[in-house]
Amino acid sequence: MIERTFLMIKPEGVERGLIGEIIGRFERKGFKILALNLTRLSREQAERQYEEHRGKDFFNDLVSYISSAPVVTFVIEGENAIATAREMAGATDPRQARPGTIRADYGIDVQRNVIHASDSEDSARREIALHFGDLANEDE
Ligand code: D4T
Repeated sequence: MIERTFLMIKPEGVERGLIGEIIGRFERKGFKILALNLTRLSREQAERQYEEHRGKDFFNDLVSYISSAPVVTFVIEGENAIATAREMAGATDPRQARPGTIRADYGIDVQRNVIHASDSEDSARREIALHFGDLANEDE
């Protein structure tokens, strides 16, 4: 099924000059880049992005980190995009991520794990709408 998903290169990925490397992987895999933005998230946007984690012990740290410096947000489209992007990202903890995944190759720790990828159709729709508005609707 052709899907759209939301991806974000986290602050340390941008700072370390990994934008081209990471976006290139999705391009070479055959995904179409539908939207792309270098932006600094407000605290409110970061809280909404990570809404499902509100109340967890790492929530405040995570929100401060994500809104501390620019991120690259982007939307890709292609066959099975949601699950494939999650596989390409790798496990949340880079130490447990499979070799060859983005987090295994570049992640530092569970917070500085380089990339975010939506984890379901619902999350993808919600997160695309949050960052790119109308693009969440596949008919657009
Ligand atoms: P994202 O949502 O960034 O693609 O990550 P995952 O889907 O792989 O992981 P998650 O939802 O469990 O965690 C969301 C986000 O929180 C950060 N995090 C996580 C953190 O800073 N400290 C922690 O202890 C955990 C578990 C990393 C990803």
